[in-house]
Amino acid sequence: MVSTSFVAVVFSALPLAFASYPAAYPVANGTATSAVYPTGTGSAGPSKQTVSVGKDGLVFTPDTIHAKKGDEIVFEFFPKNHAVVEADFNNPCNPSADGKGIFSGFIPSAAGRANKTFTVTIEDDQKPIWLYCPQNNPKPHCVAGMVAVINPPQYSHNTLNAFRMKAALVTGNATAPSGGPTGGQVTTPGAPSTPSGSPSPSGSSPEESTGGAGSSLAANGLVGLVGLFAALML
Ligand SMILES: *[C@@H]1O[C@H](CO)[C@@H](O)[C@H](O)[C@H]1NC(C)=O
Ligand SMILES: *[C@@H]1O[C@H](CO)[C@@H](O)[C@H](O)[C@H]1NC(C)=O
Ligand SMILES: *[C@@H]1O[C@H](CO)[C@@H](O)[C@H](O)[C@H]1NC(C)=O
Ligand SMILES: [Cu+2]
Repeated sequence: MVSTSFVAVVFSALPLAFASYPAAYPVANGTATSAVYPTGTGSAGPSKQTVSVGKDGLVFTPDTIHAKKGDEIVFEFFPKNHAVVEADFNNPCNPSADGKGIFSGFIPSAAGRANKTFTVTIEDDQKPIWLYCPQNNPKPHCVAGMVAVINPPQYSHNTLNAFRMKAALVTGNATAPSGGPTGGQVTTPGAPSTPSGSPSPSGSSPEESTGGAGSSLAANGLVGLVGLFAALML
C-alpha cells in the first residue's frame, strides 16, 4: 500500500524534476543533487558534435552548441586559416583572462576540410564557453562576427547576439594566445589508426549527433521518474 504522504512527496517533487533544464534534462541517479546538476551520464552516453569553422564564411556552423558533461565537440577547419579561442563574455576577441581558456592553434587549409581537427571535451556543462576566431587577415574575423558559444546561459542577457555585438565594437585586431593548443586535442583524423590488412572503415563517417536532447527527453524523463521513485522507496 502507498501512503498518502509518499504520494505527496513524489508529486511535489515532480515540477522540480521536469521544469528546470529543457536543454540538458537531468537524469536522476538516486541522489538529490542529480536533479539540480545534470550529470550527462544518461543511457545515451556522451555524444560527439561537429562544428565547421569557416565553411560558410566568417562563421562557426553551428554557432550555438549545447553539450553535456563528457560530450565531445569536434572543430573542423576550412580555408584559409582559422583558429578557436575562448574569451570572457565581456571581452570578446581576446583570450580569457584566467589564461586557462581553449585554444586550437591556427589550422590552415588550402581547400576543403583541413587535415587536422580540434576536439574539446566538456568538463562543466553549467559553464558557458564563449569562442572567437583570432585571424586578422585580411580583416579581424572576430570583429566580423566569427564567434560562437557552447552552453549559453539561460534566462540571461549574455546571449550570443550580445557577444557578437560587443565583438563588432572591438577596434583593431583580435588577439591570439601565445603558445600551443590548450583545452583540447589536435588530431589528424585521416591518419591510419588500424593495422594494415584489417578491414578499412573507409566510407563510414565518425559517429555524430546534433545533440538530440529534445528527442530523448521522454525516455530520460521516464528513467528520471523511475530513479526518483527508487530513491524515495529506499
Ligand atoms: C549522482 O550524481 C551526483 C551529482 O552529480 C554525484 O555527485 C554522485 O556521485 C552520483 N552518484 C552516483 C551513484 O552516480
Ligand atoms: C595538411 O594541410 C596543410 C595546410 O593545407 C599542409 O601544409 C600539409 O602539407 C598537410 N599535411 C598533410 C600530411 O597532408
Ligand atoms: C592586424 O593584423 C593584420 C593581419 O595579421 C596585420 O597585417 C596588421 O599589421 C595588424 N594591425 C595591428 C595594428 O597590429
Ligand atoms: Cu577565422
